[in-house]
Amino acid sequence: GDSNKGDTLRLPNGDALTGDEVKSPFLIGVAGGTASGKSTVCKKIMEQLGQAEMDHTQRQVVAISQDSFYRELTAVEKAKAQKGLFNFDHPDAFNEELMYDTLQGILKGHKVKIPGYDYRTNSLDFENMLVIYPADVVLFEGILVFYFPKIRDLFHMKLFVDTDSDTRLARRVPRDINERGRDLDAVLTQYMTFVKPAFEEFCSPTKKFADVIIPRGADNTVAIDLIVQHIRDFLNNRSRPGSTGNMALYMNLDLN
Ligand code: UZR
Ligand code: MG
Repeated sequence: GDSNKGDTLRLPNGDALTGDEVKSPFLIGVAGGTASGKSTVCKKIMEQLGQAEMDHTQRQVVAISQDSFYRELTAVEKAKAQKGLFNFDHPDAFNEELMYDTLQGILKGHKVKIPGYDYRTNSLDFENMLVIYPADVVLFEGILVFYFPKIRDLFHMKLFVDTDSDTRLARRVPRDINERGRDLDAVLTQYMTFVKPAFEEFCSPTKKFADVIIPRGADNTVAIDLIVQHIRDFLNNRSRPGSTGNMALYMNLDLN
């Protein structure tokens, strides 16, 4: 509707948006320890929303991984990483600015490009950039997506996948060996040296910022159904007659 022209559009963090017909997505952060099932939770949410009865709008749901925002390592750091001596679970391993700028771009309805990530070489893949088109729902998952306050404030909804540490370790070991090309000793050493302490210091404390904590992770179909229903309600409301289709504006009008 034209009636909303001239109103100030705002992102979840309060920043003003400019432009009349900005299509801003519903941005969901999904945090949790390593191998907690973050990707699977995202996949299930995407699948269930894909079947959603939704209006004309080019409905799209995309998931992005925080792995695309690891910093590029120096030669020395790469050599360390190959020996399992680099701490990928520390906030300093990430490129906070790029993460922030990319999410801002997404919230402003821009098409953005992000690098892929190769766990075998611990490097970003700028040859095969992933193109993220403007979507209705964007999921951003990673161990430390709630760690950086500036980034944390960008989410409309924050989920924490809370899976027992022993379950996570039991999943992590075969995954690292089979999918990420490591050997057992290196996996366990890295886990005890970096992964576990960093989880306790940096990831676990961010649980308190979550809107919804999902015990047992992806097995928790009730929690996932509830979350999906909430997202659907939000999207249906947004596409109702008279709405500009702008999530940020919608939030100002109806939720404050
Ligand atoms: P998830 N990771 C690597 O093992 N190698 C890399 O090059 C980059 C990241 C690991 C990282 C973290 N740590 O525990 C995990 N280590 O990826 C996070 N060691 O990924 O959330 O899918 O478990
Ligand atoms: Mg993952």
